[in-house]
Amino acid sequence: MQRTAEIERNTLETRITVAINLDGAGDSQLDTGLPFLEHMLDKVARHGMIDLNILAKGDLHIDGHHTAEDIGITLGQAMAQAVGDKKGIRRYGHAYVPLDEALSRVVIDFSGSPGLDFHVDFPRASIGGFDTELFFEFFQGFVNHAGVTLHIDALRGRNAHHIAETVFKAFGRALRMALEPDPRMSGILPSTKGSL
Ligand SMILES: [Mn+2]
Repeated sequence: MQRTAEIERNTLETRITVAINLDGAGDSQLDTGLPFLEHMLDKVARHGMIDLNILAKGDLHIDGHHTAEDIGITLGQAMAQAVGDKKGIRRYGHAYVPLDEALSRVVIDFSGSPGLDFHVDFPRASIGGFDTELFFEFFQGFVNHAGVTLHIDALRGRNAHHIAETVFKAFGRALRMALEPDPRMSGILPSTKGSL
């Protein structure tokens, strides 16, 4: 079964469409009005080997808050739909990714119960015009709607661009590990609870 989904979400603040293929080639088409966030989502697609198409029209004349958060929400909804009943996946994923002086760790669990533990201090308030405080809003929106437990730790780093890249690359790689079919778990739910 193709693990794909397409979600359209429209509010008075944003109009967002996300199309996703969990078994893709790591290609992305991104048009959000937030170039730095696009640069990060491109890393998620490639390092997650997920095809990602995102079209977002948001109230950027106010700021990037609603658009960044709602992209996270819509991507989370698409992820939850594409992953389906989670039978046969590895469920847990983790990755450490360095970039020069920066190093981050991301750990994810397709637990079904949303939870974000975010420990990333950015040395600057914005990168390329993108407010660094919005990374938390993006991940919170994603976590709440994908139904995952996500731990993100920037272990070290001086350059804000480097820190952000290590976080999103590690997120992509942790996703890939967790979503990977487990040959020994084919058709089996990776949980003793009976549902995830
Ligand atoms: Mn870069």
